[in-house]
Amino acid sequence: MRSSILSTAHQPDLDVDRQDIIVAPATPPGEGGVAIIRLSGPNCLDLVLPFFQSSRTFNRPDSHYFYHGFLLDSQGHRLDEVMFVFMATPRSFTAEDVVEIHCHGGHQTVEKILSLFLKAGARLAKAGEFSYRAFINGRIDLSQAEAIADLIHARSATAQTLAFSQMEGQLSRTLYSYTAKLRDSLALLEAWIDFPDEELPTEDMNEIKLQVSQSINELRVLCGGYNTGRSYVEGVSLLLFGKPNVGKSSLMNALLGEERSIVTEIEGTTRDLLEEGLVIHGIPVRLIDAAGLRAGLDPIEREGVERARRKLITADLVLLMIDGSRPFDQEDQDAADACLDKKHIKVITKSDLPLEPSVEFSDIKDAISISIKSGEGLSLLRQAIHDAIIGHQSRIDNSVVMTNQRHYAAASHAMVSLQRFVDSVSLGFSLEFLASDLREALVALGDITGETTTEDVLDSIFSRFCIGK
Ligand SMILES: Nc1nc2c(ncn2[C@@H]2O[C@H](COP(=O)(O)OP(=O)(O)O)[C@@H](O)[C@H]2O)c(=O)[nH]1
Ligand SMILES: [Mg+2]
Repeated sequence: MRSSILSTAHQPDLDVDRQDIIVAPATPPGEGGVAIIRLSGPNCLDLVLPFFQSSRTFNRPDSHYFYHGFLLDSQGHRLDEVMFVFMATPRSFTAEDVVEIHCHGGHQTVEKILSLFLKAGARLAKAGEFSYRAFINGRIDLSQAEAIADLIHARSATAQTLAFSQMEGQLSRTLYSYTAKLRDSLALLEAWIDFPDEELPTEDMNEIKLQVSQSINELRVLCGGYNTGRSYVEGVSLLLFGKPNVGKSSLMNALLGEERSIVTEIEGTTRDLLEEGLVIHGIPVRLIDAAGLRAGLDPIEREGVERARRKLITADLVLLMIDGSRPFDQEDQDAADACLDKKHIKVITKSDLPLEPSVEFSDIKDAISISIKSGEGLSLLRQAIHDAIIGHQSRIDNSVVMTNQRHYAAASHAMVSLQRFVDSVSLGFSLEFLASDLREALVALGDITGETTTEDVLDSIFSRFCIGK
């Protein structure tokens, strides 16, 4: 990063004074039509107004109206022509008073305006501090704050849709409806704990048990969508695997629509791992082209083959590629054997050439035939990749989808506690024990929305945000 005011910003130690006025560019660094500088904090309008010369006369700008004018430097000289908007608390991103200056894009203008406000008493915002304030001030919960980061980093249209619905609070509302019911059950239990001489009526206990079982089922459905959600948001890695010259690099280029990998008739052309991102049916995919599997003599190629084998272990999905125009041989068999325990799709390449009988009669079944020359089979292959990752029905349109590993871990924890509750009821455990299982489940669920999240976790979540978010 080039030297600038921003490079002095630290990672958040978010235990900061919320009376401070914070400032940061809300737009990315670099050249562009417009840059936005955002300030947040009590009375930040008073800090900015002396530097704003409006082209209209007013005493004070109205909230949520745009004003045209000039920004003046500390000597009163015009520094830039800007648009100015004030958003009064609580109707702003942070729920505090917020001012946004839309100035001309570009490093120098942004730096000058920033240093003007810093000298006037604002402090440079830490990474994620605007979102953190929105969270601390109760305007959004933690899962919504995390969704802002997901939205910004979304790598596919579906990931964007999922992040947006989470930011709008779809996951939060679902969780609140679960926790509200669990809280009612807990309150009932606790009421009876206060009267140790009396037994909780059986029908009340049955009612609570039913309620908890229902919550377990609801959480199971929610967690069941996690793998799908994660694939859409984080993406998957897809390894092209097979002996030399089966057409791995050709397929990589065809899927990418560009000549990324070198394609030749010479075996062992690809030696290093080549990785490229693309989107297949809404799923961000990291496509990996590797050296062809063979007993190479050359140490560089041997290392390439080693890397391909290591990738085979970590890749989410493998395309096992067999050349349909050449005899099926030991190297093909070795590649197929290496994929046995791995989620993979069998692909027979070069279908524009006559199919070699030994391939036809090998035990490579359910393969997809493709040809890079004619384009045959490529859309079928894309669909097969999607289905292998997501499964045949992906019901992500109307249901709440969990996409975040942290949320998944917390919901799973809650399910375990609730199951223990149900088991303990059957075993006739005391109400205190039962109540503590319910409490544990509520704490786990509260971790998702941020009600019970520790400072450390908050720090690590918000530090992944960029400055100005
Ligand atoms: N006829 C035909 N040749 C192909 C096809 N795909 C790749 N090839 C050729 O097969 C050779 C090896 O391809 P390459 O992609 O480098 O294979 P890799 O070693 O597995 O990466 C090249 O000469 C390609 O032009 C195809 O679908 N049909
Ligand atoms: Mg290659």
